Amino acid sequence: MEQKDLKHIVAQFAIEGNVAEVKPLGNGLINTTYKVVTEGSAPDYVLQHINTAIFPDVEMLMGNIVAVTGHIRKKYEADGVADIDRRVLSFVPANDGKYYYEHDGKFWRVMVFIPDTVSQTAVTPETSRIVGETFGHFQAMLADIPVQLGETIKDFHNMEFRLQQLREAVAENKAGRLAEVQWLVDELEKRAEEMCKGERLHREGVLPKRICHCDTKVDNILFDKDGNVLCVIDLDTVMPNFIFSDFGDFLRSAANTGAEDDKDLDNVNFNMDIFRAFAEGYVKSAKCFLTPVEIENLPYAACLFPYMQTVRFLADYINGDTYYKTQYAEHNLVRSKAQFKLLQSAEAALPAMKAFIAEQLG
Ligand code: GN1
Ligand code: MG
Repeated sequence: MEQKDLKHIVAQFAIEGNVAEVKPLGNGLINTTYKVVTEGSAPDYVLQHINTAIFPDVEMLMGNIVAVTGHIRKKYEADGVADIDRRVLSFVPANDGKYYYEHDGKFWRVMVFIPDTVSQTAVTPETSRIVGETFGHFQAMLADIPVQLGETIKDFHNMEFRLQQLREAVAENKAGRLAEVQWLVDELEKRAEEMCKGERLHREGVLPKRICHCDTKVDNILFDKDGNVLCVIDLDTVMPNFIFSDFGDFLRSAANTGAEDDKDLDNVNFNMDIFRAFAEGYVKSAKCFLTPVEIENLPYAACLFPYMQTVRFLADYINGDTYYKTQYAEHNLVRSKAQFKLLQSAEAALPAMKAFIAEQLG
């Protein structure tokens, strides 16, 4: 987009200072991001185009984000935390008071740029412990948020819904691929009841939904130059879910010794060193609000996400690859098998996981 247009959009927001330049920032896969450089001592800003193909309800999306960042800010103010502007994102309203601006059918938002930060991407026991502690703390701060947030992606981690999608795919067998994967469908069906435990416990009133981040990974944390955690970013998927979402989905990617789509299943195993480091950090900061049912089911969460991802990849394979981008014809099948191997390895580690969690509480 041209400078002139970008500057026109920025001008619709209540920012301080004069804009010198708007230039591309980062390499996010979902939203398009720019840095707004201002003259003099005014802060710089981040301008983002929101991807409405993935997040269609911008009003809900920004309502969630403003509620979450506002709640965290209030807590920090009450606790006298230093440098609050570096510890929580601040979104800037448009001149009409809304936290987004629509221009030619596209939706934009602006937040304050936090200078002198560092990102990390390496998954090690050390960074995994930090991720556990940071996201446990993030959930803890939001455990008493007084407003009801919306689901920015409906039924995103609803296991019953994901199984229903698989069953529909099986019933339709659109791409004629069912026969070769029937064995895997059977393996998944064998576990279906156990894996829908979360939804069941919720209906029974013993498992709450809480505000989760739902994209728990080390690159969604900003660090300062000395390696201290500053804040959690990428808040689009923040929504009510079982706390299992943040716990299980991190481990699904981080505690896999192989690749998500590894063709060599011998590479794929559940890494207990990563589990232990992450779980230790998470339980330390989250045990102040977690219920016994939630804590007891953390090892279940570590199995749930490889299971859910197997279900999703396999349903897409059976449907003829309509959701996930694929690089070759069998890609979704290869992914399904790799996630299933990870599930089996996590299942084998269940006793060790349970023992470790019990130790953390002792
Ligand atoms: C999708 O594209 P990516 O990696 O951000 C998917 C996640 C899956 C993941 C599996 C909106 O995320 O739920 O776990 O692929 N996101 C959506 O690789 O469906
Ligand atoms: Mg991703």
